[in-house]
Amino acid sequence: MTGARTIGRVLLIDDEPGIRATAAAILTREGWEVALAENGREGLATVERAACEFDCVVSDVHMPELDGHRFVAALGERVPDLPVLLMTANPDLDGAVRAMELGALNYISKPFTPERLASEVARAARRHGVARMMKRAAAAAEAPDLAAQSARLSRALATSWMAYQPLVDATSGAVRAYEALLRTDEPELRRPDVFIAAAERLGRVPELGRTVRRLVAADLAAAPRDVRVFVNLHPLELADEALFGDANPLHPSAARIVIELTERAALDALADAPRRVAELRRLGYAIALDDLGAGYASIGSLAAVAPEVVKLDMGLIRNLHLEPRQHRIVTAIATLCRELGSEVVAEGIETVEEQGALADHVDLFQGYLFGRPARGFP
Ligand code: G
Ligand code: MN
Repeated sequence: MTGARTIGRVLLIDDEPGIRATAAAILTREGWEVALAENGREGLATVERAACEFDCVVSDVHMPELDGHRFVAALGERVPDLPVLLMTANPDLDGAVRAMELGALNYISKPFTPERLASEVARAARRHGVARMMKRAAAAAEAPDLAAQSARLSRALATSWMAYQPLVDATSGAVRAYEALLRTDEPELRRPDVFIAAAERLGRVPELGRTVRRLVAADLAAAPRDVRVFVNLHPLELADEALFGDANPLHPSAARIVIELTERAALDALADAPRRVAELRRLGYAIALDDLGAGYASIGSLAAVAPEVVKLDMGLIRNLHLEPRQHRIVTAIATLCRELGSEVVAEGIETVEEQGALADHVDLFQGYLFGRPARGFP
């Protein structure tokens, strides 16, 4: 059982003691309970021995005994939906593609900043399968500090608000849309991934979704008329009748809303997910496939969902102007998506070099270069 004061459990694997110590200190400060291993073989043994589940594994690639890629393959056979974040000083594309085929994972390049590690781990831990989320929710129901956790989540929901980040036209630079991103003033749940993970653990994702829809609906009056608003939908919300019923305050504005879906897990776990996605379209919403390339939204979901919009994960975008092979792969994916009739968004653009490398290949840009998420419609 996760300790009362931790937000979850991370297994950290690296053969260098210095990296283990640094990364463990960062993650502990974030509130994670951290277990350590020196190589893949030891990591596997730790997972198998563990009395309770890990939320995420952070692993080095180059290690003696069992390297990161072979570790991912072996882990995938034992715990298929445990997310792995691979750390490497020289990311190798062949390895990345091979590892992606083996399971949901992400890369983080060394050296990393504390913020980058913290946010990648929170992201990875949040993106694991629906089955795991449900198991964790069941476990949380027996947690000794359940009342305190619930009260904190209630405060977070009561003080939540939406930040908006612009999506700009790749050619003209004009703002075409905003992505709505959930924020709260509750101090301990300020980090959005931690906030969402708390709702998952406490089985309150539908309530979180209803809060988001209420806030976005209220903000819409102040949004420029000709822009669309992208709203993230948690896969567990697909099972919430309130999303489809008349009480959904977004329905009257459905034509302006793009619902972002991620995680193939949603389609795997909910037998009637395709029917529910079709129902959203019938209500007038457009569908975006979020985070393509992060290992969570697969090429397979492109065929299954036929999204109006595809959002390329920022992990694919980062520094692609320096990596000819990565650039080739990303532009080929973007071209394929356009041929399939989807509008393509490049997410997480931070530099003019990344922008320049993609300008001819995508329709919309989103990222700090154009605007950070902020109150109102920046
Ligand atoms: O999972 P999803 O793609 O919806 O996540 C969007 C998140 O990415 C938001 O929390 C937002 O703050 C963050 N984000 C948006 N643009 C950038 C960027 O250019 N760089 C980085 N590092 N993060 C970004
Ligand atoms: Mn999104």
